[in-house]
Amino acid sequence: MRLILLVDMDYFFVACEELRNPKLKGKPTVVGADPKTGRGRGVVSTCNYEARKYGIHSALPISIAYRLKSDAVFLPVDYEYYEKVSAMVMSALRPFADKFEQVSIDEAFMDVSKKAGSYEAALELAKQAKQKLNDELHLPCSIGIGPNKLMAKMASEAAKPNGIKLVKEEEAKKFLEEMPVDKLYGVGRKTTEKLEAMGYKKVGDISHANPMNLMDKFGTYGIDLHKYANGIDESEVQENYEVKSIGRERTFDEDTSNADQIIQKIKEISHEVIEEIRKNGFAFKTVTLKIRYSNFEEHLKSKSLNRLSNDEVAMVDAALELFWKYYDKSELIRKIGVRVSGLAKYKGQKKIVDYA
Ligand code: TTP
Ligand code: MG
Ligand code: MG
Repeated sequence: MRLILLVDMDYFFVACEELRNPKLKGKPTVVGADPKTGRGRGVVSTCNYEARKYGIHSALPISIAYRLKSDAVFLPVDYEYYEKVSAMVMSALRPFADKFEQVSIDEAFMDVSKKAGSYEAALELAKQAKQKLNDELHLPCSIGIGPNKLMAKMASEAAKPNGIKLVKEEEAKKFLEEMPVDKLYGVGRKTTEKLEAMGYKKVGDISHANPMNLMDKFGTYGIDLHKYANGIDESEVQENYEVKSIGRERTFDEDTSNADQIIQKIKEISHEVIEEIRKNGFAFKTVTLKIRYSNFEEHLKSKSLNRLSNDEVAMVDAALELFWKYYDKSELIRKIGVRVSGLAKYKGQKKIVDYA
């Protein structure tokens, strides 16, 4: 039997802001684009639960958030700071797990099958982990416990805010049954529309459906959908490694703005990085291009791929895309670097690691 935890921090960016400014606690607070007294463009990154009471939520246009609660506290995104807090969260959690997989800035799967051994012990472990985050970092989180990643994730949603929810294997199907289909993990707007057009409104409708009907409409993903609706997910928790990133950089003999020359260099560096990646058996998720101009000004630009990859073409494409976005032929470049991060071990597969 597998025992999987999913820890997801509550209202993470705002919780980080409250950490360095406790006066914010209890006040509706929004992190995101500048509202510019209602005329701002861009969206809400997140907000605390006080702000959610007014209907504000992630991805909402900031102008609408402002309309809903103009006297809320509006703060800009300080991603670098949140990443530092995130790193502390992850190091606090890692020792609780046999296998640990960070999946986003505020969320990680933990396989505790060996460390816990039973649902009761897994629950105890979740309480300890939660307590630790509270005592040491003063940050709230929610934890889902289940027999696989899917159920741990679904349980964590039900645990929010600041709770722990255990769903045992034998309870999984029932737990999912009455949920609207769009609540099933991984089901987006398009899939929801298709499912509803087929007459499937609740997750239970999918679990009782003939998998062949789903396959007709969705291909092999239809089979997965049927499994998920039944609470089945065989994917393993994939250990992320401590190595944070691998990169190389090169200084030009003479500062240059010649695009051909720069592209050639990007390709060379990427080739070295990919060799290093493959030697270590890693795959990467994010490509970062570093440009240092002749005045020593430095720019870092990143692009995340949809899936883990160890493909040289994917790396070069991403790096060149970033380059063309920021290339300005009136500016001389002194140094260029390519770095990949979001690393994971890849097992067996030849090229693309098939894990979205
Ligand atoms: P989430 O874990 O989805 O949300 P949350 O932590 O803010 O709130 P919850 O208590 O419901 O878990 O996302 C983590 C962080 O990622 C969030 O704090 C801000 C960022 N984020 C965005 O920038 N845009 C988005 O649309 C979402 C969903 C999150
Ligand atoms: Mg969260
Ligand atoms: Mg999250």
